[in-house]
Amino acid sequence: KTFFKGAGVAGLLTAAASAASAQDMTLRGASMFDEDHAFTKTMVRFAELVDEKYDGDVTFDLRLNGELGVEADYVTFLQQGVAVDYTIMAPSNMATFAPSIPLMDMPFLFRDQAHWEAVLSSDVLAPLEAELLEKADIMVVGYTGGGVRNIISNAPIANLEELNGFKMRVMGAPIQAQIFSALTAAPSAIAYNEVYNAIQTGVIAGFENEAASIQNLKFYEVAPYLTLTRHAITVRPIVMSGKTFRKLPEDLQAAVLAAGEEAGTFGRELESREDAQKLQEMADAEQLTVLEFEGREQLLDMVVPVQDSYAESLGAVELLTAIRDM
Ligand code: MAV
Repeated sequence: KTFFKGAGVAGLLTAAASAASAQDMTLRGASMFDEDHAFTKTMVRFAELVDEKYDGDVTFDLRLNGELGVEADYVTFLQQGVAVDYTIMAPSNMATFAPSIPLMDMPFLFRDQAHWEAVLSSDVLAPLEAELLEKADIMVVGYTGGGVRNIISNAPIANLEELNGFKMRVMGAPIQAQIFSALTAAPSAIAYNEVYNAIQTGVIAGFENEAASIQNLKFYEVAPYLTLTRHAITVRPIVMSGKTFRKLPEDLQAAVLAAGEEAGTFGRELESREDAQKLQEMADAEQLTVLEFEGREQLLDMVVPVQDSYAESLGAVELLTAIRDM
């Protein structure tokens, strides 16, 4: 597997390369995927919208296919203001810098798509954004996402008994491992670009992900069973390094903020619409066997205490209640 090259990073770092400066207004973006993925399309749309809204010259340099690494790398680049100026990122990949940010993508947070959309079109997540800016110097300029995350594995998992002891990869935020431990699985945090090989070599038996990414990176080749746990509807902030943003002229800053919001709406509609379609494509092509999970409601009861104590440890009980009550 060669889709994660990561080769471009060293050169960019030595090129004194926080991209934006007054003379050369180039904004560099990063995607782990090719041009067919909803994240890439959303970042392309973001660039078009900034261009439309801004009178001056600005160039976008979007690097695809994991050329600049994976999200866990991007977050460090954004925080330091080097190599990457903007991207789309799972909150759970930003946990090291802002421990409360993974609350917005913890499993079983949203009842359904209407709930998810209501939360994302409100300003209820503003306190988490403020913490991200303060602690990581990363700005949320919009929200995309909308894929449904399910379990994908090298052998069928159709009920709690089969989930018991399931060696699975989770994202780096501790809350992710806590939730899947509460479901009696055996989670470990593994870098996204190591997941394919880890399944292939039997280090893990599977992981959890959404259709767009499963299809784009061909994870079905090593994990051909997908179980509809529907444990998360993704929340994916479109983010920009604060260090980059502050260097932009004011009218470009305004264009970035407006474009981020609009690109988010575009991306949410796109990924939500394509999600079921992509799952069906993989099933039709016999790349995936899709299974229901017996007794999904039981899972909810098992994770709520974990969500509660996480929120409590962050002093975010009110916030979690506000999200649940929407
Ligand atoms: C999917 O590719 C995306 O949701 C991406 O944002 C995550 O980082 C990735 O999964 C992951 O599981 O790490």
